[in-house]
Amino acid sequence: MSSDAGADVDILIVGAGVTGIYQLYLAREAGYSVQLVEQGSGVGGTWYWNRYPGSRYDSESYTYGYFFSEELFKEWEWSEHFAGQPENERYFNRVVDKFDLRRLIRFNTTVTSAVWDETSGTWRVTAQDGYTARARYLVAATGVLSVPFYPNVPGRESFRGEAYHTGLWPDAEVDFTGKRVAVIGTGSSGVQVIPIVAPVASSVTVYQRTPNWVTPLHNRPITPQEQAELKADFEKIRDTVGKSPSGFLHQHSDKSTFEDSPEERQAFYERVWQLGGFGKIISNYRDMTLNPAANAEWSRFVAGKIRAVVKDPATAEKLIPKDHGYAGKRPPYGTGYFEAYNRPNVSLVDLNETPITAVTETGIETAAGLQEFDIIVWATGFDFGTGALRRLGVVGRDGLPLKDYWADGPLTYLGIMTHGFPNFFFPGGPHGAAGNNPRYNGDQSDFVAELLDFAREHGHRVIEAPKALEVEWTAMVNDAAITMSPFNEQSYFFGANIPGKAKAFLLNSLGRPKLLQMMEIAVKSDYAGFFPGPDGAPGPDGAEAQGISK
Ligand code: NA7
Repeated sequence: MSSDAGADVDILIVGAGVTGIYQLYLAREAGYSVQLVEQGSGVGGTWYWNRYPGSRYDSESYTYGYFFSEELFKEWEWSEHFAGQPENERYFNRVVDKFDLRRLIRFNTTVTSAVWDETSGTWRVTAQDGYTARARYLVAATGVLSVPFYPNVPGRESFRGEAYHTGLWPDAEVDFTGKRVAVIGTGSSGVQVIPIVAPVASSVTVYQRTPNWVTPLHNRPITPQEQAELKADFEKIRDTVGKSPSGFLHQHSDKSTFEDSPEERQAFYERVWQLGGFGKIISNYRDMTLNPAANAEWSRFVAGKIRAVVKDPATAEKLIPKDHGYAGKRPPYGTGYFEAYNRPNVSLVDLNETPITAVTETGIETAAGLQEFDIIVWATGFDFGTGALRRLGVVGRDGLPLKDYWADGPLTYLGIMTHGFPNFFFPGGPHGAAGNNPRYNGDQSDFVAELLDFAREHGHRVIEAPKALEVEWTAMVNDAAITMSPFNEQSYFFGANIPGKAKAFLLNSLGRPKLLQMMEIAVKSDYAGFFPGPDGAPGPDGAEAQGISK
């Protein structure tokens, strides 16, 4: 495959992150002509763009990587249980080279439009640099956390020092030594960057709007013995994460909070506290995220841990969330985060007391006055879920832009397809995942690959999610988001971080078992309703054929 303009392929994939690379591998293995276009100049997606100091997995490294190749799993040795960005980026580079995928990737290609052509049954794709492609199938593996968000603060562009967004971090090293640094935002990225910068900067001022429930990541090197065990346990690990509702290795607990006495509970919490990363949610009492009293109990425990670390009581109180319980927002996992506030050169600005009024040429102005900086780090997050898809310029049947179809929030079938946009798939997109992302996204990529194979085998050239199934899945996701999930409506899970964005749930609130069950139903029904007639008329009602909406 050349990377010249004018590609004509079976499948065009957008995005060389964890999902796109896997979809590319599957497509090439299945014998399709395929090209992947990527906005960056390298592979890795999240692990290409988010190269800020401290950036690392908070899924265990060996559960985040791929399982399609035992050889790859066994030859790649992660150095830490939660590997850092440079290593993660190296891993994805190794994968594309090992499986000879790089020559199928065109870098520095920013897709600006993708228009469905009804007559030829293909997508016409255009990129910023003039590249064009025609593809029967379009797979947008553009990720859910890939469009960085800058708050609209007056004067942001006028700052004369250095300014960086964590999600657009430069390749060249940023030297914080002896610098006056501002960090705006205390989500996962801010929490990772602050303790790394604090020991070298002359000062770090953290601008916090909402505190988060940060708990220890408990990262550590993988010992040679653990390395040998990981290799020996390949099948067991693959099968465990393959079956896990969350896609992790952590064991789910079958106990409820108030079954235990207060003493037993305290001892249980202490054990859970010692678990790595998401173990604190998954292996916690099974009602921790669902029963408000249970959630408050665990949140109180975590608040106690924060108070025990942060020496200044007033600062500690500001760092303890009051507006949401544990897991109401995506909890960050940190290393030395609260400890950083005990350093004399780290200070906390509570934006609820003193909001930012402007960025000036020299610093940040709040209601309390101007503070001057050499470097501003914007750790202010992303246009989650739909941000990238809405910017791709996707136009479906009858000239309908995807951003208009989704004006009130995404409408999806299994977080993979949307009605009126034939031959278009977005594994790893909104409504798709809520756990260890690569495992959910891998399920979705497998589903797409099998669906394409089925269509090829049976001579179908057009695939479209039945409207009824899209309505069904979207309603189920939205209902469960309100009734069954702990998520706070002020979180990015609902798009609340982006001014003017429609409030709609953007994760998969139903979990992985439901996703897999629905996929299986579709497969067993031979994808009833997915193949419109020759005149473009919709196929039989998929919901009815699959007996789902009952
Ligand atoms: P997050 O988790 O969305 O965090 C963004 C942070 O930026 C959060 O503390 C926000 O406060 C803050 N923010 C956003 N807008 C503003 C304004 N206008 N003023 C001040 N502060 C603001 O993004 P991350 O990059 O940290 O993490 C993203 C994902 O990466 C994470 O979920 C993991 O999957 C890895 P808020 O809470 O909105 O008040």
